[in-house]
Amino acid sequence: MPTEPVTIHFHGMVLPNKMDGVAGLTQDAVQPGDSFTYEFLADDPGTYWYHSHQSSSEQVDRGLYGSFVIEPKDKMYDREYTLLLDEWAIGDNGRGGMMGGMMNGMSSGEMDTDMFYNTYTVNGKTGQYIAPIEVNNGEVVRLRFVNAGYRKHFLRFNGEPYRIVGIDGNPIYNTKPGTEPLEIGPSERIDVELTIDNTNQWLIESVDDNSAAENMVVKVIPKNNDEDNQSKTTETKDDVTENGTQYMDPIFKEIPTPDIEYDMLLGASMGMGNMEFTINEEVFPETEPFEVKEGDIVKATLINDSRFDHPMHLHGHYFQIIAKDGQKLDNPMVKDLINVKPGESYEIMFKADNPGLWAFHCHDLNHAAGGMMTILEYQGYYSPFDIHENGNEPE
Ligand SMILES: [Cu+2]
Repeated sequence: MPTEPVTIHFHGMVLPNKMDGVAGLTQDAVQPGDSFTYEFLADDPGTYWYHSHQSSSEQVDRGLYGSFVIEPKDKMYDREYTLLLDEWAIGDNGRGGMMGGMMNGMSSGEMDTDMFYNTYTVNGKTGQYIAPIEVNNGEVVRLRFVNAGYRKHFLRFNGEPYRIVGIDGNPIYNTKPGTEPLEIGPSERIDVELTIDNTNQWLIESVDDNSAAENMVVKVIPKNNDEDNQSKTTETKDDVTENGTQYMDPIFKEIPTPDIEYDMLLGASMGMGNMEFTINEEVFPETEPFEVKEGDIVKATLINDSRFDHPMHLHGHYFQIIAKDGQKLDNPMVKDLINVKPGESYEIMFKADNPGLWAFHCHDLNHAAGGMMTILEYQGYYSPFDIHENGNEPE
């Protein structure tokens, strides 16, 4: 018999507020034996994932999540695989081994998770148990990576060139093939495309600076299938820009004047026996909400004043990254999450066009549970639900 209440949040999907699945904000947590039906239009192709948003730091940590892929009408690839990355605290030395973690993680922005987690997985399996990627030589393969964990991961493709074709559920055009390790932040989704022209088996493997990383390894097994060794995709069908710049469809072609601006100073400090993770020096639910009215153009400046990475996720909206460390970006990036590393700052902008109460929080969910969460609140929107009542614990 289940004993814990749950919800489902469809991460990255822009849904009506009532379908967002945040306990105490958009619904009451669903008690054991009760039910709640999520209903929405799946009309925006891309790679997403879903997870509980009730006691989420613990429930997601223990695996209450899955991938959620909306297929395009016309596929531009021969084969696809979805790969969920995660890390786990297993056995006596999980959530322990403090010193090793401290030493390793000191410069990585992840000294906390470095000492908690000792097992890396892909689709819930580790090392030799991870299912291989089987392809025919010559095929174009789309790999949909979802980072369901609280640490960033770096994957090396054995020196094979890959192209990034999707970020956070949005297409990205005209990216040049690269061979550098691919960085995937917590909760990010990155779609890459590979053209297989190597008949030898090779490995996609983690190059994280962590001893558990050697078990995050996926075999790529090309087969020479005579009947079907010619790709259906003969050329890159992505739109290619004339001037050769990669781009995502922007929210704002020209950067508008914001109607309202907020600063989010992301901090960490030692609280009463626990680490506190703060926004403008407050912990949730004491954090100041973002108050907006429908139609506002909102600008937020996220500043990381701590020694930890903070992958900040906004529900119900995509935002455009305008600037990093005070420097304007030439190519707009449109995302639902930005991993703000120690000392970094980002300016983001979005349109307040989806009324409701929306969580805006760190997706290292241990940090969210430690206070790093606030609410984007539309003027005049009423919610009958209460956080930290009726068993509602969104963090
Ligand atoms: Cu954080």
